[in-house]
Amino acid sequence: MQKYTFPKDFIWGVATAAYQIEGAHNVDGKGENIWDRFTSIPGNIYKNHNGNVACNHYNLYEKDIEIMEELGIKNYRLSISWARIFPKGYGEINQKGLDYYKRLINTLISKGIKPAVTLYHWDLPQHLQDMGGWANRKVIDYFVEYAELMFKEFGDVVPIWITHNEPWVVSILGHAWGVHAPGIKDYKTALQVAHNILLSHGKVVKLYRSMNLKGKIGITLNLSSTHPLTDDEKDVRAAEVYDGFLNRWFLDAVLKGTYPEDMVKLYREQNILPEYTDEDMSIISEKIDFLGINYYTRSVLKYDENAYPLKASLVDLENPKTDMGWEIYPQGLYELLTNIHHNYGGVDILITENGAAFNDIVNYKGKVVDDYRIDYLYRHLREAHRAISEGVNLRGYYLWSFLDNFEWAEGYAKRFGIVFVDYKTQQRIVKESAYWYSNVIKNNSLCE
Ligand code: GBH
Repeated sequence: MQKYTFPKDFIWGVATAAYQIEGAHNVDGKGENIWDRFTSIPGNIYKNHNGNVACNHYNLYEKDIEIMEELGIKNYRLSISWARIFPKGYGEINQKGLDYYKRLINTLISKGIKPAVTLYHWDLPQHLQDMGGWANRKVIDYFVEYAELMFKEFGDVVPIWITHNEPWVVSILGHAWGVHAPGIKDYKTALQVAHNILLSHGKVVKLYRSMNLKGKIGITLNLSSTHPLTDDEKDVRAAEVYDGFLNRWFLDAVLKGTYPEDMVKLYREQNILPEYTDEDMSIISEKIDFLGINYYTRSVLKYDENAYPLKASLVDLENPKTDMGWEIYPQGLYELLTNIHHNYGGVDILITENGAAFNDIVNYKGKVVDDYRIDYLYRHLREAHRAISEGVNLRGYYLWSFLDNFEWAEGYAKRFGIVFVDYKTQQRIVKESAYWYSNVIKNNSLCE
């Protein structure tokens, strides 16, 4: 039996995000955020689901942490709800919100579970959106104010900080395609939002350094390896442009302090290039300790004369997919990791999300036998292991997700958890994949 052992000290974890699991959307002084608002508008979300109750983790966190403990999970990526701390986004602090995260983080630590905390996983206080949201540079200062309080409160006990989760999703899905909050459809705004978010990231990294804290800080990007449909020159260029749009725009800014020239040219021609200065770029590229990567699938592109603004469109191949309709392509993880390693100076990497939604069912024995999820995870971890064995500085892996949860525009229809949630009773059922992952953690290795 072949055994694939990971480096000693490899971080094995699970991930969630506040809006997707907490519920308790209007208790203990929490302010409204853009997802509370967006989900309240009929037609935005599958079956008009919302995060009002979600997994009720706000009240059930102790029980959920017990499950982690039973499974031997030692690392947990969570996010903080900005509007619980600052109901208006800045100014007056909501003590009860702060107390909740104190209880949560202290409980984790008392059980030997290391928290990795994301400051922004998409839930902007609505009051800030009313001021223009991320398109308004003023919001950057409020994000720094919020981050400073979090570092003061939790900086000594939280070893890993993530400024932003997936700025591409926030900007493009939220501000160009309008399928996420705040539901805007304007590319120029979207690209300005992306820039302002990156700037806020750099400023918060700078702040973290100035506070002399002992932990590590980075940013999480959603990345995908891009492939042309054919080797026709036009398709090849389409894949390159999509790579620029999705990956290089963010990677180059954060790790090189420049935006990729081909994309600057294209965005300028389209009149959607954001406003930015050289000083902005030097702030954005403030040195990070690790790059967080969320990987789910690859992207296959073809040239498309009518596709605005890239003249490239995604192709849906008839290959095996998850319940999200995303192609299962484990090799893409290896491609990404090795490309980043070579193009960005061997940066330390954490996989901050990887996982799959499947249509799980509880069987007559009360079990969830999700062997298809085990297969997905196994194959992706094999590719991660392959990258490490070729020298990639991959330091850890957080599985998305610990619990089934509110899957944004898809509502509760898509289940990503290794723990099943019955939304009627709030009962948790540990899936077979969780027991499998528990063994991977225990052995620090994959077995064939
Ligand atoms: C992450 O987003 C989020 O961080 C997390 O909150 C979420 O629950 C989880 O993943 C699962 O969705 O639409 O054809 O272009 C993932 C975001 C995944 C965005 C893949 C774009 C490409 C497929 N993305 N995706 S397509």
